[in-house]
Amino acid sequence: MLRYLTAGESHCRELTAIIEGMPAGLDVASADIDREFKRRQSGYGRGGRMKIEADRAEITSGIRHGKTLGSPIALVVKNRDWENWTSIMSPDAIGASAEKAVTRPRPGHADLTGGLKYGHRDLRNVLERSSARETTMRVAAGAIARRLLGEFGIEVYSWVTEIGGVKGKFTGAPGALFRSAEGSEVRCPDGAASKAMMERIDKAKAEGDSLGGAFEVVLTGVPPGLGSYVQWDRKLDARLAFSLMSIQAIKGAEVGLGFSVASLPGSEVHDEIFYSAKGKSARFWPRRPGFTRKTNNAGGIEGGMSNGEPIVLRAAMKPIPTLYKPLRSVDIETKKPFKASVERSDTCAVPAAAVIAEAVVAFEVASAFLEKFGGDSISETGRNYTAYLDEIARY
Ligand code: EPS
Repeated sequence: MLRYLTAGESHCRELTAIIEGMPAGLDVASADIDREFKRRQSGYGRGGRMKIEADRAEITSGIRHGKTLGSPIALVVKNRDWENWTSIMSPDAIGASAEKAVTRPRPGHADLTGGLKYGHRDLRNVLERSSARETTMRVAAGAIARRLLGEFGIEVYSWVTEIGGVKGKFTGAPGALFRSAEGSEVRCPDGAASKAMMERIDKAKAEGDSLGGAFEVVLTGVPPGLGSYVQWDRKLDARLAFSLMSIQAIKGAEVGLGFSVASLPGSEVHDEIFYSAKGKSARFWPRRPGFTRKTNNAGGIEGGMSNGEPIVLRAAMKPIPTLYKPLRSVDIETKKPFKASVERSDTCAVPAAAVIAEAVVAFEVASAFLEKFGGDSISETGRNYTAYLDEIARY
């Protein structure tokens, strides 16, 4: 079973991730991870912290001479900002400082509810872990999962579709859209919309406000049969929605047409099935059987299983809860109304959220892939996968 844990507060010494279950023999270089870190840290509208950090992965176990060993993979990212927080975030009581205590919870963040749940009077004890800083290590785990998927021709793409009400209009093949998105400061393939989105971000920043938005994640090359209909918690769409919803600030997730299915008749939703010997094209993945579709409203998942079409996911991100034009709140000590405290923050982090979503989705699909094809080594996983493709090609 492929699983991972992350640990670390936003301003502690370092962040940690441990990945368990990755087969041996997978090529992984820290550059594969650092590349994704850089993508996560970028995006128009990101805040001051991104100028402090230049996240780099320290691989402390599970990889030797550039290949996984099959043992747990531990990754560490040092927080450069730690030097400014050594007494405030000191693990030891001796020499610790109560400076920067937070008693005014920010609406929309974990502050108040986390204080109630864990009995914290200093809400910094909540916000340090609930911060989006934690997503650094989710991207690290996802970067390694992406390497596994890449070995089997599975690609992961994302692009921003909306920021603060400004929507992009674009169509095209996933790879082309991804390349356009990578050239945009807001990761939107529509150049004109990108410009309008940046202007919208500037306006929000000037007003001390923040913006959310929406993005798509698309995977190509996924074979049919990942996930299962036989048990509720094995349904791939449910697991992918879970992974998207687990990212800070995500308030909605959908697969394929998503909420649009509510207003459409079945005859306009379900993807008709055709057969042609020519259908055995290597479109998206090798040696596919002759069954083909002309539409993909299901977003590549039917009955809780990948169906061989591209997996298409969409998510909506709420505006960052820290506003420089703070909302009303109440001091948990004096119970007096206050303007919520301001923590350094981003005006918009939707481009970053799309990168984080690629990572968490890649991990979940890699986990489903290994559940089906197993293997203690990549070569064993590959033998199992090839045998399956040969089998379904004869179906
Ligand atoms: C972030 C790290 C945080 C925030 C931001 C994004 O760093 P710091 O708290 O030191 O500024 O900048 O997180 C939030 C806005 C939030 O509300 O969680 C990051 O690494 O993505």
